[in-house]
Amino acid sequence: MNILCVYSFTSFATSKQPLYNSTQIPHGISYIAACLKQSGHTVKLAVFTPVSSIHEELKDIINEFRPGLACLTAVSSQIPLIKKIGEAIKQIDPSIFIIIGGVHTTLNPEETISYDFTDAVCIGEGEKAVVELARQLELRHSPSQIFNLWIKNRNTGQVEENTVQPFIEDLDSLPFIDREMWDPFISNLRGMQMVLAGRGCPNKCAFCSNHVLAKVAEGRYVRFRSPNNIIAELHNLITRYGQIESVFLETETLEANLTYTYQLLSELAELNSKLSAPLKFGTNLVVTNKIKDNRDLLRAFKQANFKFFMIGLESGSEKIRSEVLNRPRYSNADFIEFCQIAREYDIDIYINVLIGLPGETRRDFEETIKCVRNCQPNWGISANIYFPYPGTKLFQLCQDQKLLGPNARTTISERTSSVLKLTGFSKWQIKKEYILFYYKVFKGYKPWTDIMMRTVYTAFEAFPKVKRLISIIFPWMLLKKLRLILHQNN
Ligand code: B12
Ligand code: SF4
Repeated sequence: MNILCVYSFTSFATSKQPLYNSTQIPHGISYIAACLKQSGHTVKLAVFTPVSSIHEELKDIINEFRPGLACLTAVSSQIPLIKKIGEAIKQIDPSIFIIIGGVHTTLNPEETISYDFTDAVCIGEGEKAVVELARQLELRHSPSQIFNLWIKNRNTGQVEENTVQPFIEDLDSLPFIDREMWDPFISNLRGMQMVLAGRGCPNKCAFCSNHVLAKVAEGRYVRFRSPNNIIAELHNLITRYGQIESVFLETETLEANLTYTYQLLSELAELNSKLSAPLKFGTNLVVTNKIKDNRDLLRAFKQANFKFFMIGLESGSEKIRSEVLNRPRYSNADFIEFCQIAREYDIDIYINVLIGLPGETRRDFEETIKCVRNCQPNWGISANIYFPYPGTKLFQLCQDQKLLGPNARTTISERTSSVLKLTGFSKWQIKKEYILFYYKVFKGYKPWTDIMMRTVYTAFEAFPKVKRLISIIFPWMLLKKLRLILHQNN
């Protein structure tokens, strides 16, 4: 059967090639596509941005490709665009069966099944479910009794709510993600690559969806692929793209299982010893007691040629971290020390922070600036204005404390405008801090041209409507260029 997979971008480099490199490939829909292909189906990918002519483009694709099934995916911010896409597909050809999956659907199945165009929604991991769905559709059955799926009866409107199977235990049993379908949409194919090393996180931060996703199914939530399986995918990447420089090993926190981490690092070091141009690696870490001054671990990372870590500080206020965010325990001193030690091992740091958290005041945020300034993260920084995701503990707290403003479900300014009414930190103060964060962290450390460019770019990001207007007036290439320069500077 012909199956159309659809992805949407709210923030993008150019409308023709919205991904600036392969690290933006979404794994979820790529695993879905790979499993469908493995089962003998023909899969096509369509990618849309807010400037796409959705109806016209879909009409051409549907007339030419004639899909029987459309697979849509969404995190919360993608829902408004995905709704337009789903509606357009049904208008063009009502016989196409539409299924939506992804984090937003998993956390809000009642909402997503209620969209007129939706025929089924997937809760949790969808690899097995989608293959079974395609099998039943190909046999012209009315789909029924498929684990993880809620299926709508078009005639009665009734929804069949099937149970959710345990999390996939052996990630090695899955095929590698389908990269081929993404190539036409990536600006810089030889840039950094991303490989998913594992799924799930053992921590329970109140702002993150992981504590909710962990409860969706039975079984082990935190899982890693075997080092051999990851290395086989790396070989596959080298065969496909030739010389690749760096690879980001995506998983929420690689140090969740230290025995595994050491084994993986030693095998990556061995792989690199056989390559004429060793691969540089990066990953996400959480600073905890297990790793804060663990020089053995850092040495092992260095031997495997790790060059960058992405770390969440989230807030420099220890009170906000423990009382609001439920972060793993680390003091600011631990955090700063870890960054310093990593630098001794020649590993660059990238720090993520949040602004405008419930209970946060300007003074709390000053502690965030101070802590990040003390770290001087040489790979870069990212500040996001806190956006409450429905289903999370912190969303519930915002709701209970009546902090949610009228635009709390408006995703156009997700993470670039505050949707909360905070007493100690106004929306405009939050926006100002968001724009000036780079300046405040790097003033006196980085060239003023770099600081100015970054600040101007962040100011665009802070006002998405203005950014969109400017992008229409000026060619997309300008924004793309600025984005690429800033990316290279990181
Ligand atoms: C890696 C990652 C990224 C990467 C890669 C993006 C990606 N989409 O994969 C990058 C850094 C680019 C990224 C960016 C963003 N991310 Co992110 N990211 C993650 C992370 C850590 C892992 C995602 C992943 O690869 N999981 C493994 C794959 C295999 O699982 P999956 O995507 O859920 O897909 C499975 C199921 O959902 C289902 N499924 C998915 N789609 C479909 C479709 C069909 C048809 C079916 C049947 C099933 C199905 O089956 C899949 C396979 O099992 C998650 C945390 C998490 N635990 O999910 C956050 C997370 C998904 N990100 C999040 C956010 C907010 C973002 C950003 C908006 C941040 C920003 N402002 O830039 C952007 C949005 C980008 C986008 N459009 O997706 C939130 C989403 C919250 C929410 N409620 O929507 C999460 C949950 C983290 C959090 N804060 O809680 N992200
Ligand atoms: S450590 Fe990171 S991925 Fe894990 S729960 Fe906290 S924010 Fe989410």
